[in-house]
Amino acid sequence: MGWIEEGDWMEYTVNIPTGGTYMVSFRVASLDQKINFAFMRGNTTLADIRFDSTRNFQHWRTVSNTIELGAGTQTLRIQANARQWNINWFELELLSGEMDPPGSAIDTDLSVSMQGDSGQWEENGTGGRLAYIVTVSNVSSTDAGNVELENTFPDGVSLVSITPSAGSCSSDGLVCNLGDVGPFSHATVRIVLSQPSPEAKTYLASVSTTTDESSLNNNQTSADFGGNCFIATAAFGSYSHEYLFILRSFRDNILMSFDWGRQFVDLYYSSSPPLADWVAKHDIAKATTQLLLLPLIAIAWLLQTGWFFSAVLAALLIAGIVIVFRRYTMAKAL
Ligand SMILES: [Ca+2]
Repeated sequence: MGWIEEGDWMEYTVNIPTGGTYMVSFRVASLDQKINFAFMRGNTTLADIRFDSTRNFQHWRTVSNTIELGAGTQTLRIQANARQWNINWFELELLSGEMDPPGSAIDTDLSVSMQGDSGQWEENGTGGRLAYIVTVSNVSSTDAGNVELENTFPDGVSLVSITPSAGSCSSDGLVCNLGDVGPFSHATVRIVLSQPSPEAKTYLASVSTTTDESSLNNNQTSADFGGNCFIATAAFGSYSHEYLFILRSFRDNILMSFDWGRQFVDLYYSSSPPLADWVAKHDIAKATTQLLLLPLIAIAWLLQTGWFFSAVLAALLIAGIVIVFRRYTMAKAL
């Protein structure tokens, strides 16, 4: 806009989404006159701009001022108080607002997960030594400040070691301060515990940050760790036997995903230790248990390997049962 004379004005209707402090900047030029105008809302002068000439009508300079604006639609006015100057553009930049505009993407989002680490469960006497990793992930593009992880251990377990990838943990391992977690990055905490009894127990972790979060539904997690196939361990003599690995992963990946499976596992852990003791002391019982377990191990392996093999095996088993049953009924009939 050129050829501006003293007393000229321009009005702009603008919608201000957020009330607060704004930096207003004007791109102006003049040949040899001082530049002077008021930036107004209604009769209120928000800024009184005075600027030296820029020595050329096309030699642009930017002049800025800080103003306060309320939210909402309003008319802003540039009122010329001097002649012979040009304006190219003006802009408003929010410096600090009263509130965030709706739908802004400034919230962060943490999520937490937990998984057994290598050597997840090592038997020692009546219980075991347990290792697992808690992973805190920032799944947003915004920094999460002062991230705190809270651990809950079941009764009776004792902490062996706790190792955060950043920050520090309390001596009892219940709270870890992980510092800031940047956008799309994560922090981990490795926890080693001594569990006094072998049955699976439930471990919990929850995470928080001083930054606002878009979702709190993913801030807690739990997992069951521990557990032992007592009878199988007794029969095969070693917890680390390859077959027992198959049975354990069958328990964790298949049985534990069904209600009846969890009930079976509970029943098994509450009733099998005395039987396991007896098996361990008798060689014939050991050999017999091994033989009895082999089909179960085979089924567990096949179930985890693929449904095709499982279907074939199930068909063979049913056929076998039918044949045995027929022979039995035929023998009875004779
Ligand atoms: Ca979250």
